Amino acid sequence: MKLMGLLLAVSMCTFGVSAQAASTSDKNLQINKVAEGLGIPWGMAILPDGTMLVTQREGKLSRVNLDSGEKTDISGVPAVKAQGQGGFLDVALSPDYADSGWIYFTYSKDVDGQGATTLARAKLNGNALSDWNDLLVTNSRTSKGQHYGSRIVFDQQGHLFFSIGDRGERNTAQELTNHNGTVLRLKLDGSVPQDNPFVGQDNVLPEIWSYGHRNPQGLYYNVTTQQLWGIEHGPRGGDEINLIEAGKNYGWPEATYGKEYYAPVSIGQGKEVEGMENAIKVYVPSIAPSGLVQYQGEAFPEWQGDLFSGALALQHLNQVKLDNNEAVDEVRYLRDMNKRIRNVIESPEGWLYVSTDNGEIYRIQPAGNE
Ligand SMILES: [Ca+2]
Repeated sequence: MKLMGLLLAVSMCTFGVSAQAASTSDKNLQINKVAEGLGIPWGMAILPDGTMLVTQREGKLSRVNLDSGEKTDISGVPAVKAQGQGGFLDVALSPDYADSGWIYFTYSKDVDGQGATTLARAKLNGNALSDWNDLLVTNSRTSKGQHYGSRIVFDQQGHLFFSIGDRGERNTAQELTNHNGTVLRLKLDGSVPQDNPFVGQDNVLPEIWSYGHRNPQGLYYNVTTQQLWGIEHGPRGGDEINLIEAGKNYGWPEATYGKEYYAPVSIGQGKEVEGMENAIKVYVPSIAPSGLVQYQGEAFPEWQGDLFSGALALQHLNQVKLDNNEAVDEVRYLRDMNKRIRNVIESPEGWLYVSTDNGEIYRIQPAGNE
């Protein structure tokens, strides 16, 4: 009873703070559930035929008919180490999918009993994967179950970016001899581009593009502005949106607004540290962000250029308005659903699809679209 009272007090306090921090307006949205029963739907990618590939963290891949909600299991999925936050993670179509047929995946691979964030690609024939090929098994393996990352995005110039968390070993995020806490830049075949920022330096992995990340579970590459955006889980009160540039250090665990979970104790050298990049936005309290898009579509013209991410802990769809790369406003949608939002993508029609940890996928269109 005492514990219940304490939990209630804590949750009400959290609600009060976040309610001040942002407004909510779902009234202009038409929100429809299109599918359910998808476990933890981590990654989503829409195929040219209009169906959606959905990874389920526990190790399944499904094709979802977005009109009927019908689900079809895809065979040929590798064994994944579904432990803690790990499992079958992101899915993304190659920019040259129509010609090459490559589909990219991230997952936690069992390496000697430990989990390693891994990038792979495969082809889809009917409802079966073929040509599965691990492009990079990162050396981030540990028996810890947290902070795998990992999103995949493309720059449309022959490169992909792929994020990896610190795997619960925070000091590794400042080391350049491992993949922990980094964003990597690779060619589409997994090889290292020779114009990567650390190529040719001793004791630095040449695939590293940026480092000092804690757990980046959202990435978005804007092909028009050629900007790479990331959103990552900080510790308590330290979630960040970053504009990710070549060779830069994003601070973790030396520079962070976050506090230790066991007590409100500061971490590292301070909130902002010389030589380390400041975040574009910090969330206090943490929302636990996952998935990221910068809206480009015509369905919601007023949203163009805005960042959208899912919020797991604070259970909403998060919108950040930018002006000249500064965060100037924030809106929180879908709060009444009371569900952990796992991912958000934009469809070719300019609609948003969000997935929840309840195994559901929702479509968001302008109100009155029916
Ligand atoms: Ca940072």
